[in-house]
Amino acid sequence: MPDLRDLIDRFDRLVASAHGLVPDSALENAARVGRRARDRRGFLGDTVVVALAGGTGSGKSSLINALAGEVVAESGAQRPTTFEPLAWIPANPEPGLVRLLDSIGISERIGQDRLPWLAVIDLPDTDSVSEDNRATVERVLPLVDAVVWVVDPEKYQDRVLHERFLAPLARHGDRFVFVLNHIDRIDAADVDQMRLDLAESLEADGIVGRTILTTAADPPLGAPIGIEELIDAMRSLGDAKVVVERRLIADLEDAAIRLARSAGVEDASGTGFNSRWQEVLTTASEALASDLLGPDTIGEAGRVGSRVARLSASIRARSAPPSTVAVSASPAGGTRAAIDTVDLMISELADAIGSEHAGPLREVRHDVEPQVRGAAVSTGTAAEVDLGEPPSWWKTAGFVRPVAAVAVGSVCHWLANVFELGGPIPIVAAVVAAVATWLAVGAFVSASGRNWGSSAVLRQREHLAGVAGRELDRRIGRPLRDALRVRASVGAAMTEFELVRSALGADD
Ligand SMILES: Nc1nc2c(ncn2[C@@H]2O[C@H](COP(=O)(O)OP(=O)(O)OP(=O)(O)O)[C@@H](O)[C@H]2O)c(=O)[nH]1
Ligand SMILES: [Mg+2]
Repeated sequence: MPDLRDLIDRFDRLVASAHGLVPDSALENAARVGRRARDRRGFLGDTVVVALAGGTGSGKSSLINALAGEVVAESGAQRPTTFEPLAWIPANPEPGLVRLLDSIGISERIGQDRLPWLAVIDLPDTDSVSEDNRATVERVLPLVDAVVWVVDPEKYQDRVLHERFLAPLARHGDRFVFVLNHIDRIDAADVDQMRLDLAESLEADGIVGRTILTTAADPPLGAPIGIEELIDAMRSLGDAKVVVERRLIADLEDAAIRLARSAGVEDASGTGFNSRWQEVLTTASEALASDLLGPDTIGEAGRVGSRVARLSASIRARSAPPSTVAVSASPAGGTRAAIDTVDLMISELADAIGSEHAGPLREVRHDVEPQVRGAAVSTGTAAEVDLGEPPSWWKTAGFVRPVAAVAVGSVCHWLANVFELGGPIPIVAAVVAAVATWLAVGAFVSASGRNWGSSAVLRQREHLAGVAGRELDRRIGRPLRDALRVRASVGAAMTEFELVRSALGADD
């Protein structure tokens, strides 16, 4: 089942595929939507996942203990207490949650049934000057639903916290929750002022309008304070996350459609170029080949073939019959037809992808006429077509012909006598039958010769069409494919995006 992360991956691929095809500003706008989605996607499951961050001793571990209602995380006066981050997670965690903890390297996991929709990650403190700790927060941020910043009355204005953490991470501010802990140690009257002060400092950091809760996670006397409010705040994060995810999907979809449009891809259907080009190539190369061989060559070859056959069958023949036919190449309408066919196809293609994207196609189109003529020249043709060896049975037919005529005539004469036809009938029947047989064999040989001659030219035409087709493909097909290739990859990337989008199924 794909998730938002897959959709963002597809989106990034779409952006990459449009490189060079859309203005840089359009590309940058789309890339920004992708980056924002990546930054804000949060945890991609049903569990609400929050990370606790804050200075050492602010009470992060104590907050987990208060949520758990028992001591599950080590808390103490010794600073820092927590060295290895731990996670307090549902006893039956979603696979995605386990993968998340694996990926950020949190091996200490405590299962809980108390709040089965909630997972809390206790991060290392933010006091250590080490850049690593900020890197950890930054790495975890896009993967969790919220970061709960835990501060105490002494250090809520701490410079390190504001300058090194909050201000640089302000763009993630809408997923921050603030907890002012240890409030049992200050006068109730000061709590509100402290919240105001904190809100003001946050505003200076660029973080506005965030929830600031007040708690006492581990007061020396009595029960923890403000924990129910904290739980409520986290529960509403869960509701908000569905809304956020839908909004991100809608943003990505809008940006994908805008980008594809500006790349000239209305939808993922593509242009069907390959099959259309194959048709055009066949028509154009056949038209060229028939021009190259001349319009009359087939007829002439038939006549020559018929003569060769008759000569071969003639027992009086002394000289070898001719076996070639002259090519009467006089380029007629074929080359023009080839040029028009290719030109029409390119203009249809240009219409299909929209005139503002058809620049590269127009360049190829300008060149069509010289390229088609060039293909004709490169294909070339000989001055004559070799008809090949005449079939040997024609000679046999030459001997068989008189024998057959005499035999058929004799049979007819005999039959006339058998039926007692009197007078000149037997002799007339014999002569008529003999002459008819003679003519029939001659006509048969002649027709077969005509067929032999024209087939040789047709074979030659097929060969020329093949050569012309390769030439046309090299001279026109290749630049066309180059002009369309980038666009086709945007189409493919858009299809992939749309597939994942519809699998996610969250319609707004
Ligand atoms: N009075 C009071 N003490 C608290 C409160 N919360 C925590 N403490 C105490 O403060 C000390 C530090 O608390 P921890 O929960 O260990 O703090 P932490 O943020 O986990 O500290 P590190 O693990 O070092 O980052 C402990 O001795 C807690 O008992 C509180 O709300 N009120
Ligand atoms: Mg701790």
